[in-house]
Amino acid sequence: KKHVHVEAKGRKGGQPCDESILLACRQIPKVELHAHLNGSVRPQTIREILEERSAAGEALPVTELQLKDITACGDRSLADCFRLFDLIHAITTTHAALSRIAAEVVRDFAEDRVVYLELRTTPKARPEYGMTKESYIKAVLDGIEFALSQQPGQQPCDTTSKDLSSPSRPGRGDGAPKGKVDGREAAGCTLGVMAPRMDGCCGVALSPADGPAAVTSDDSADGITDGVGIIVKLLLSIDRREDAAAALETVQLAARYKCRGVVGVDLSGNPYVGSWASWSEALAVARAAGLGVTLHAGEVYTPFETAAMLAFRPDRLGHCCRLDRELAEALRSSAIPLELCLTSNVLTQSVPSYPEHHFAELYVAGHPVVLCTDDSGVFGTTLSREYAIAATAFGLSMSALMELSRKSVEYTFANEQEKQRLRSIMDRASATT
Ligand code: 6MZ
Repeated sequence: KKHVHVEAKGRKGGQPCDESILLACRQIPKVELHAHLNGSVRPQTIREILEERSAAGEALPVTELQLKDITACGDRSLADCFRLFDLIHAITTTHAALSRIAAEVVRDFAEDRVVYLELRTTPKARPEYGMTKESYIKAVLDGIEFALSQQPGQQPCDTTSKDLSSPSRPGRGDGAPKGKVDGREAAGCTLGVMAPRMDGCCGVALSPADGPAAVTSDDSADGITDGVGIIVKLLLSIDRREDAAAALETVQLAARYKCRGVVGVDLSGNPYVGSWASWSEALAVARAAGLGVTLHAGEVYTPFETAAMLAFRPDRLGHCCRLDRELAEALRSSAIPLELCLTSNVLTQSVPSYPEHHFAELYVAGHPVVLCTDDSGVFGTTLSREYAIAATAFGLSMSALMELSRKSVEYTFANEQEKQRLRSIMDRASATT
Protein backbone atom coordinates (compact mmCIF):
# COMPACT_ATOMS: atom_id res chain seq x y z
CA LYS A 1 0.00 0.00 0.00
CA LYS A 2 1.50 3.26 -1.12
CA HIS A 3 0.97 5.11 2.16
CA VAL A 4 3.48 3.11 4.16
CA HIS A 5 7.11 4.07 4.55
CA VAL A 6 8.41 1.91 7.35
CA GLU A 7 11.74 3.73 7.47
CA ALA A 8 9.98 6.88 8.71
CA LYS A 9 10.82 9.19 11.53
CA GLY A 10 9.29 7.90 14.74
CA ARG A 11 11.55 7.67 17.76
CA LYS A 12 11.37 5.87 21.03
CA GLY A 13 9.53 7.57 23.90
CA GLY A 14 9.18 11.35 23.76
CA GLN A 15 6.65 12.98 21.48
CA PRO A 16 6.99 11.40 18.07
CA CYS A 17 4.14 13.32 16.43
CA ASP A 18 3.52 17.00 15.81
CA GLU A 19 0.59 19.08 17.02
CA SER A 20 -1.05 19.65 13.64
CA ILE A 21 -1.14 15.91 12.91
CA LEU A 22 -2.51 15.30 16.39
CA LEU A 23 -5.27 17.85 15.84
CA ALA A 24 -6.20 16.28 12.51
CA CYS A 25 -6.35 12.85 14.18
CA ARG A 26 -8.71 14.24 16.81
CA GLN A 27 -11.20 14.97 14.05
CA ILE A 28 -11.35 11.32 12.99
CA PRO A 29 -14.18 9.33 14.60
CA LYS A 30 -12.36 6.45 16.22
CA VAL A 31 -12.91 2.99 17.68
CA GLU A 32 -11.09 1.93 20.87
CA LEU A 33 -11.01 -1.83 21.46
CA HIS A 34 -8.15 -2.30 23.94
CA ALA A 35 -8.27 -0.02 26.99
CA HIS A 36 -7.78 -1.26 30.57
CA LEU A 37 -9.82 0.70 33.10
CA ASN A 38 -7.22 0.97 35.86
CA GLY A 39 -4.50 1.71 33.31
CA SER A 40 -6.58 4.56 31.88
CA VAL A 41 -7.16 6.41 35.15
CA ARG A 42 -6.18 10.08 35.16
CA PRO A 43 -3.07 10.80 37.30
CA GLN A 44 -4.95 13.74 38.87
CA THR A 45 -7.74 11.41 39.97
CA ILE A 46 -5.21 9.11 41.64
CA ARG A 47 -3.96 12.13 43.59
CA GLU A 48 -7.46 13.24 44.53
CA ILE A 49 -8.53 9.79 45.72
CA LEU A 50 -5.43 9.66 47.92
CA GLU A 51 -6.13 13.14 49.29
CA GLU A 52 -9.69 12.10 50.15
CA ARG A 53 -8.45 8.97 51.89
CA SER A 54 -5.84 10.94 53.75
CA ALA A 55 -8.43 13.54 54.82
CA ALA A 56 -10.58 10.67 56.12
CA GLY A 57 -7.67 9.65 58.33
CA GLU A 58 -6.77 6.51 56.39
CA ALA A 59 -3.19 5.27 56.16
CA LEU A 60 -2.16 5.71 52.53
CA PRO A 61 -1.39 2.56 50.54
CA VAL A 62 1.48 4.17 48.60
CA THR A 63 4.51 6.27 49.45
CA GLU A 64 5.23 9.70 47.94
CA LEU A 65 7.85 8.08 45.71
CA GLN A 66 5.45 5.42 44.48
CA LEU A 67 2.86 8.11 43.76
CA LYS A 68 5.40 9.96 41.62
CA ASP A 69 6.06 6.75 39.75
CA ILE A 70 2.36 6.14 39.10
CA THR A 71 1.68 9.64 37.87
CA ALA A 72 4.80 10.04 35.71
CA CYS A 73 4.52 8.68 32.20
CA GLY A 74 7.52 7.23 30.45
CA ASP A 75 9.52 4.15 29.58
CA ARG A 76 8.94 1.29 31.98
CA SER A 77 9.62 -2.39 31.69
CA LEU A 78 6.64 -4.72 31.62
CA ALA A 79 7.59 -5.97 35.08
CA ASP A 80 7.53 -2.36 36.36
CA CYS A 81 4.12 -1.87 34.75
CA PHE A 82 2.65 -4.74 36.70
CA ARG A 83 4.11 -3.44 39.95
CA LEU A 84 2.49 -0.12 39.09
CA PHE A 85 -0.90 -1.73 38.43
CA ASP A 86 -0.76 -3.31 41.88
CA LEU A 87 -0.21 0.14 43.36
CA ILE A 88 -3.09 1.63 41.37
CA HIS A 89 -5.30 -1.24 42.50
CA ALA A 90 -4.38 -0.44 46.12
CA ILE A 91 -5.75 3.07 45.53
CA THR A 92 -8.90 2.38 43.49
CA THR A 93 -10.32 0.04 46.08
CA THR A 94 -13.84 1.32 46.67
CA HIS A 95 -17.04 1.14 44.65
CA ALA A 96 -17.09 4.94 44.55
CA ALA A 97 -13.54 5.11 43.19
CA LEU A 98 -14.34 2.54 40.49
CA SER A 99 -17.50 4.34 39.42
CA ARG A 100 -15.62 7.61 39.30
CA ILE A 101 -12.74 6.36 37.19
CA ALA A 102 -15.08 4.51 34.82
CA ALA A 103 -17.13 7.69 34.31
CA GLU A 104 -14.01 9.78 33.69
CA VAL A 105 -12.51 7.29 31.27
CA VAL A 106 -15.72 7.30 29.20
CA ARG A 107 -15.71 11.09 29.18
CA ASP A 108 -12.02 11.24 28.16
CA PHE A 109 -12.52 8.89 25.24
CA ALA A 110 -15.68 10.72 24.13
CA GLU A 111 -13.79 14.01 24.16
CA ASP A 112 -11.08 12.42 22.01
CA ARG A 113 -13.78 11.65 19.44
CA VAL A 114 -13.93 7.96 20.16
CA VAL A 115 -17.37 6.89 18.92
CA TYR A 116 -17.16 3.29 20.12
CA LEU A 117 -15.33 2.20 23.26
CA GLU A 118 -14.83 -1.34 24.50
CA LEU A 119 -13.44 -0.80 27.97
CA ARG A 120 -12.03 -3.79 29.84
CA THR A 121 -11.44 -4.41 33.51
CA THR A 122 -10.61 -7.28 35.87
CA PRO A 123 -13.34 -7.79 38.48
CA LYS A 124 -11.73 -8.07 41.90
CA ALA A 125 -13.16 -9.30 45.18
CA ARG A 126 -12.03 -7.18 48.13
CA PRO A 127 -13.79 -8.42 51.23
CA GLU A 128 -12.11 -5.72 53.35
CA TYR A 129 -14.02 -3.10 51.32
CA GLY A 130 -17.23 -5.12 51.13
CA MET A 131 -16.55 -5.76 47.47
CA THR A 132 -17.31 -8.88 45.47
CA LYS A 133 -16.49 -9.44 41.82
CA GLU A 134 -20.13 -8.79 41.08
CA SER A 135 -20.33 -5.54 43.06
CA TYR A 136 -17.10 -4.44 41.33
CA ILE A 137 -18.75 -4.95 37.93
CA LYS A 138 -21.88 -3.09 39.02
CA ALA A 139 -19.80 -0.15 40.25
CA VAL A 140 -17.97 0.07 36.92
CA LEU A 141 -21.24 -0.18 34.96
CA ASP A 142 -22.80 2.47 37.21
CA GLY A 143 -19.90 4.80 36.41
CA ILE A 144 -20.19 4.19 32.67
CA GLU A 145 -23.94 4.73 32.70
CA PHE A 146 -23.58 7.84 34.83
CA ALA A 147 -21.10 9.36 32.36
CA LEU A 148 -23.44 8.57 29.50
CA SER A 149 -26.43 10.08 31.27
CA GLN A 150 -24.48 13.28 31.88
CA GLN A 151 -23.70 13.95 28.24
CA PRO A 152 -25.48 16.73 26.35
CA GLY A 153 -28.51 15.47 24.51
CA GLN A 154 -29.37 12.95 27.19
CA GLN A 155 -32.25 13.07 29.59
CA PRO A 156 -31.12 14.49 32.93
CA CYS A 157 -30.49 12.20 35.85
CA ASP A 158 -33.82 11.92 37.58
CA THR A 159 -34.29 10.15 40.86
CA THR A 160 -37.97 9.57 40.09
CA SER A 161 -37.30 7.64 36.92
CA LYS A 162 -36.06 4.29 38.19
CA ASP A 163 -39.00 2.45 36.76
CA LEU A 164 -38.04 3.39 33.22
CA SER A 165 -35.15 0.96 33.37
CA SER A 166 -35.59 -2.50 32.02
CA PRO A 167 -36.62 -5.01 34.68
CA SER A 168 -34.23 -7.47 33.09
CA ARG A 169 -31.25 -5.34 34.08
CA PRO A 170 -29.80 -6.53 37.36
CA GLY A 171 -28.71 -4.00 39.90
CA ARG A 172 -30.25 -1.01 38.16
CA GLY A 173 -31.32 2.04 40.05
CA ASP A 174 -29.06 1.37 43.01
CA GLY A 175 -27.43 4.74 42.91
CA ALA A 176 -24.98 6.83 40.96
CA PRO A 177 -21.33 6.89 41.82
CA LYS A 178 -20.88 8.47 45.21
CA GLY A 179 -18.42 11.33 45.46
CA LYS A 180 -16.86 13.27 42.63
CA VAL A 181 -16.77 12.59 38.92
CA ASP A 182 -14.84 15.14 36.91
CA GLY A 183 -14.79 17.37 39.96
CA ARG A 184 -18.59 17.34 40.07
CA GLU A 185 -20.64 15.82 42.85
CA ALA A 186 -22.23 12.61 41.65
CA ALA A 187 -23.90 11.34 44.77
CA GLY A 188 -27.66 11.15 44.89
CA CYS A 189 -28.20 10.93 41.14
CA THR A 190 -29.97 7.73 40.18
CA LEU A 191 -28.98 5.78 37.12
CA GLY A 192 -32.51 4.83 36.19
CA VAL A 193 -32.46 7.21 33.26
CA MET A 194 -30.33 6.13 30.37
CA ALA A 195 -29.21 7.25 27.02
CA PRO A 196 -31.37 6.00 24.14
CA ARG A 197 -30.99 2.27 23.88
CA MET A 198 -29.57 0.76 20.70
CA ASP A 199 -30.66 -2.83 21.04
CA GLY A 200 -33.49 -3.05 23.50
CA CYS A 201 -30.97 -3.89 26.20
CA CYS A 202 -27.85 -1.98 27.14
CA GLY A 203 -26.38 -0.29 24.11
CA VAL A 204 -26.00 3.35 24.92
CA ALA A 205 -25.18 6.23 22.66
CA LEU A 206 -24.64 9.88 23.28
CA SER A 207 -22.84 12.89 22.11
CA PRO A 208 -19.36 13.88 23.22
CA ALA A 209 -19.41 16.70 25.71
CA ASP A 210 -17.39 19.36 23.94
CA GLY A 211 -14.07 20.00 22.25
CA PRO A 212 -13.22 19.56 18.59
CA ALA A 213 -14.97 16.21 18.54
CA ALA A 214 -18.42 17.70 18.87
CA VAL A 215 -20.58 17.74 15.77
CA THR A 216 -23.60 19.95 15.99
CA SER A 217 -25.85 18.82 13.17
CA ASP A 218 -28.92 16.95 14.26
CA ASP A 219 -29.12 14.18 11.72
CA SER A 220 -29.76 11.11 13.75
CA ALA A 221 -32.75 8.90 13.24
CA ASP A 222 -32.88 7.60 16.77
CA GLY A 223 -33.21 10.73 18.83
CA ILE A 224 -29.54 11.23 19.56
CA THR A 225 -28.91 14.91 19.22
CA ASP A 226 -25.74 15.18 17.20
CA GLY A 227 -25.61 12.02 15.13
CA VAL A 228 -22.12 11.06 16.34
CA GLY A 229 -22.15 9.91 19.96
CA ILE A 230 -20.22 7.23 21.81
CA ILE A 231 -21.28 3.66 22.34
CA VAL A 232 -19.65 2.00 25.34
CA LYS A 233 -19.33 -1.72 26.02
CA LEU A 234 -17.52 -3.59 28.76
CA LEU A 235 -15.21 -6.61 28.58
CA LEU A 236 -14.34 -8.51 31.75
CA SER A 237 -10.69 -9.48 32.05
CA ILE A 238 -9.28 -12.65 33.55
CA ASP A 239 -5.98 -11.88 35.26
CA ARG A 240 -3.27 -14.43 34.52
CA ARG A 241 -2.77 -14.78 38.30
CA GLU A 242 -6.26 -16.30 38.54
CA ASP A 243 -6.96 -20.03 38.60
CA ALA A 244 -9.55 -21.97 36.60
CA ALA A 245 -12.35 -21.43 39.15
CA ALA A 246 -11.75 -17.69 39.35
CA ALA A 247 -11.64 -17.46 35.55
CA LEU A 248 -14.95 -19.32 35.31
CA GLU A 249 -16.54 -17.02 37.87
CA THR A 250 -15.59 -14.00 35.74
CA VAL A 251 -17.00 -15.64 32.62
CA GLN A 252 -20.27 -16.46 34.39
CA LEU A 253 -20.56 -12.86 35.55
CA ALA A 254 -19.85 -11.63 32.04
CA ALA A 255 -22.72 -13.77 30.76
CA ARG A 256 -25.00 -12.50 33.53
CA TYR A 257 -24.24 -8.85 32.74
CA LYS A 258 -24.66 -9.06 28.97
CA CYS A 259 -27.92 -7.22 29.55
CA ARG A 260 -25.98 -4.21 30.83
CA GLY A 261 -23.48 -4.04 28.00
CA VAL A 262 -20.86 -6.68 28.83
CA VAL A 263 -19.95 -8.10 25.42
CA GLY A 264 -16.89 -10.21 25.99
CA VAL A 265 -13.96 -11.43 28.03
CA ASP A 266 -10.24 -10.75 27.85
CA LEU A 267 -7.21 -12.60 29.17
CA SER A 268 -4.52 -10.23 30.40
CA GLY A 269 -1.98 -9.64 33.15
CA ASN A 270 1.68 -10.34 33.63
CA PRO A 271 2.70 -12.55 30.70
CA TYR A 272 5.39 -14.23 32.81
CA VAL A 273 2.74 -15.60 35.17
CA GLY A 274 0.31 -18.53 34.85
CA SER A 275 -0.41 -21.07 32.14
CA TRP A 276 -2.92 -21.27 29.31
CA ALA A 277 -4.41 -24.57 30.54
CA SER A 278 -5.80 -22.75 33.60
CA TRP A 279 -8.08 -20.48 31.56
CA SER A 280 -8.82 -22.24 28.27
CA GLU A 281 -11.93 -24.02 29.55
CA ALA A 282 -13.44 -20.86 30.99
CA LEU A 283 -12.73 -19.09 27.71
CA ALA A 284 -14.49 -21.87 25.81
CA VAL A 285 -17.49 -21.40 28.12
CA ALA A 286 -17.41 -17.68 27.31
CA ARG A 287 -17.50 -18.40 23.61
CA ALA A 288 -20.38 -20.86 24.05
CA ALA A 289 -22.27 -18.17 25.96
CA GLY A 290 -22.03 -15.85 22.94
CA LEU A 291 -19.39 -13.58 24.45
CA GLY A 292 -16.54 -12.21 22.38
CA VAL A 293 -13.11 -13.49 23.39
CA THR A 294 -9.86 -11.53 23.08
CA LEU A 295 -6.48 -12.66 24.39
CA HIS A 296 -3.23 -10.88 25.19
CA ALA A 297 -0.75 -12.96 23.21
CA GLY A 298 2.97 -12.83 22.56
CA GLU A 299 3.67 -9.69 24.58
CA VAL A 300 6.82 -11.58 25.52
CA TYR A 301 8.24 -14.61 23.73
CA THR A 302 6.08 -17.58 24.81
CA PRO A 303 5.82 -19.64 21.61
CA PHE A 304 3.96 -22.67 22.97
CA GLU A 305 1.35 -20.55 24.63
CA THR A 306 0.93 -18.29 21.60
CA ALA A 307 0.47 -21.37 19.39
CA ALA A 308 -2.21 -22.68 21.77
CA MET A 309 -3.93 -19.30 21.72
CA LEU A 310 -3.96 -19.21 17.93
CA ALA A 311 -5.33 -22.74 17.86
CA PHE A 312 -8.17 -21.60 20.15
CA ARG A 313 -9.17 -19.08 17.45
CA PRO A 314 -10.26 -16.16 19.62
CA ASP A 315 -12.25 -13.33 18.05
CA ARG A 316 -9.34 -10.95 18.52
CA LEU A 317 -5.78 -10.93 19.83
CA GLY A 318 -3.82 -8.18 21.57
CA HIS A 319 -0.15 -7.27 21.02
CA CYS A 320 1.51 -10.34 19.34
CA CYS A 321 4.86 -8.53 19.52
CA ARG A 322 7.15 -11.50 19.99
CA LEU A 323 6.33 -14.15 17.40
CA ASP A 324 8.80 -16.33 15.57
CA ARG A 325 8.42 -16.74 11.82
CA GLU A 326 6.18 -19.79 12.09
CA LEU A 327 3.81 -18.08 14.54
CA ALA A 328 3.77 -14.91 12.46
CA GLU A 329 2.67 -16.98 9.47
CA ALA A 330 0.04 -18.76 11.54
CA LEU A 331 -1.27 -15.39 12.70
CA ARG A 332 -1.45 -14.07 9.14
CA SER A 333 -3.29 -17.09 7.83
CA SER A 334 -5.69 -17.00 10.79
CA ALA A 335 -6.78 -13.45 9.81
CA ILE A 336 -7.63 -12.86 13.49
CA PRO A 337 -7.97 -9.09 14.06
CA LEU A 338 -5.15 -7.65 16.13
CA GLU A 339 -5.35 -4.87 18.72
CA LEU A 340 -2.08 -2.93 18.49
CA CYS A 341 -0.83 -0.46 21.09
CA LEU A 342 2.17 1.44 19.72
CA THR A 343 3.16 3.56 22.73
CA SER A 344 2.62 0.75 25.21
CA ASN A 345 4.73 -1.68 23.20
CA VAL A 346 7.59 0.79 22.67
CA LEU A 347 7.65 2.11 26.24
CA THR A 348 7.64 -1.40 27.70
CA GLN A 349 10.28 -2.44 25.16
CA SER A 350 8.14 -5.21 23.73
CA VAL A 351 9.15 -3.69 20.37
CA PRO A 352 12.38 -1.70 19.90
CA SER A 353 10.99 1.48 18.26
CA TYR A 354 7.94 2.92 16.49
CA PRO A 355 9.22 2.42 12.94
CA GLU A 356 10.06 -1.19 13.77
CA HIS A 357 6.59 -1.90 15.19
CA HIS A 358 4.92 -4.92 13.56
CA PHE A 359 1.94 -2.69 12.73
CA ALA A 360 3.72 -1.71 9.51
CA GLU A 361 4.26 -5.23 8.22
CA LEU A 362 0.76 -6.39 9.12
CA TYR A 363 -0.84 -3.28 7.63
CA VAL A 364 1.02 -3.75 4.37
CA ALA A 365 -0.02 -7.40 4.32
CA GLY A 366 -3.67 -6.35 4.73
CA HIS A 367 -4.03 -8.11 8.08
CA PRO A 368 -6.93 -6.69 10.15
CA VAL A 369 -5.38 -4.31 12.71
CA VAL A 370 -6.87 -1.81 15.16
CA LEU A 371 -4.89 0.97 16.85
CA CYS A 372 -5.55 1.13 20.60
CA THR A 373 -4.23 2.87 23.73
CA ASP A 374 -3.84 -0.03 26.21
CA ASP A 375 -3.29 2.14 29.32
CA SER A 376 -3.73 5.80 28.42
CA GLY A 377 -3.11 6.97 32.01
CA VAL A 378 0.00 4.92 32.64
CA PHE A 379 1.53 5.65 29.23
CA GLY A 380 0.31 9.24 28.90
CA THR A 381 -1.40 8.79 25.56
CA THR A 382 -4.75 9.14 23.79
CA LEU A 383 -6.17 7.28 20.82
CA SER A 384 -5.69 10.38 18.65
CA ARG A 385 -2.05 10.39 19.67
CA GLU A 386 -1.70 6.74 18.69
CA TYR A 387 -3.13 7.61 15.26
CA ALA A 388 -0.74 10.57 15.00
CA ILE A 389 2.21 8.33 15.88
CA ALA A 390 1.13 5.90 13.15
CA ALA A 391 0.90 8.81 10.70
CA THR A 392 4.41 9.94 11.61
CA ALA A 393 6.17 6.61 12.00
CA PHE A 394 4.63 4.88 8.98
CA GLY A 395 3.76 7.81 6.73
CA LEU A 396 0.03 7.12 6.80
CA SER A 397 -2.17 9.82 5.29
CA MET A 398 -5.29 11.10 7.08
CA SER A 399 -7.49 9.23 4.61
CA ALA A 400 -5.53 6.02 5.31
CA LEU A 401 -6.11 6.54 9.05
CA MET A 402 -9.78 7.23 8.42
CA GLU A 403 -10.00 3.96 6.51
CA LEU A 404 -8.21 2.14 9.34
CA SER A 405 -10.80 3.48 11.77
CA ARG A 406 -13.68 2.59 9.43
CA LYS A 407 -12.47 -1.00 9.17
CA SER A 408 -12.12 -1.26 12.97
CA VAL A 409 -15.91 -1.20 13.24
CA GLU A 410 -16.01 -4.69 11.75
CA TYR A 411 -13.84 -6.10 14.57
CA THR A 412 -15.94 -4.76 17.43
CA PHE A 413 -18.18 -6.94 19.58
CA ALA A 414 -21.07 -4.58 18.84
CA ASN A 415 -24.33 -5.91 17.44
CA GLU A 416 -25.30 -5.46 13.80
CA GLN A 417 -27.52 -2.46 14.46
CA GLU A 418 -24.73 -0.67 16.31
CA LYS A 419 -22.22 -1.56 13.61
CA GLN A 420 -24.59 -0.12 11.03
CA ARG A 421 -24.75 3.12 12.98
CA LEU A 422 -20.96 3.23 13.29
CA ARG A 423 -20.52 2.51 9.58
CA SER A 424 -22.69 5.47 8.70
CA ILE A 425 -20.68 7.74 11.06
CA MET A 426 -17.49 6.53 9.37
CA ASP A 427 -18.91 6.93 5.87
CA ARG A 428 -19.91 10.52 6.58
CA ALA A 429 -16.50 11.34 8.06
CA SER A 430 -14.69 9.58 5.17
CA ALA A 431 -16.50 11.80 2.68
CA THR A 432 -14.80 14.86 4.20
CA THR A 433 -11.36 13.41 5.07
C1 6MZ B 1 -1.05 -7.29 30.02
C2 6MZ B 1 -2.18 -5.59 31.05
C3 6MZ B 1 -1.40 -4.63 30.37
O1 6MZ B 1 -8.18 -4.68 34.77
O2 6MZ B 1 -7.51 -3.45 36.82
N1 6MZ B 1 -3.03 -4.93 31.83
N2 6MZ B 1 -2.01 -6.91 30.87
N3 6MZ B 1 -0.26 -6.43 29.34
C4 6MZ B 1 -0.39 -5.10 29.50
N4 6MZ B 1 0.48 -4.29 28.81
C5 6MZ B 1 1.05 -3.09 29.32
N5 6MZ B 1 -1.85 -3.42 30.72
C6 6MZ B 1 -2.85 -3.62 31.63
O3 6MZ B 1 -6.62 -2.74 34.57
C7 6MZ B 1 -5.28 -3.02 34.89
C8 6MZ B 1 -4.96 -4.46 34.56
O4 6MZ B 1 -4.99 -4.65 33.13
C9 6MZ B 1 -3.99 -5.60 32.75
C10 6MZ B 1 -3.29 -6.05 34.01
O5 6MZ B 1 -3.89 -7.23 34.48
C11 6MZ B 1 -3.57 -4.89 34.97
O6 6MZ B 1 -3.50 -5.28 36.33
P1 6MZ B 1 -7.87 -3.35 35.37
O7 6MZ B 1 -8.96 -2.34 35.14
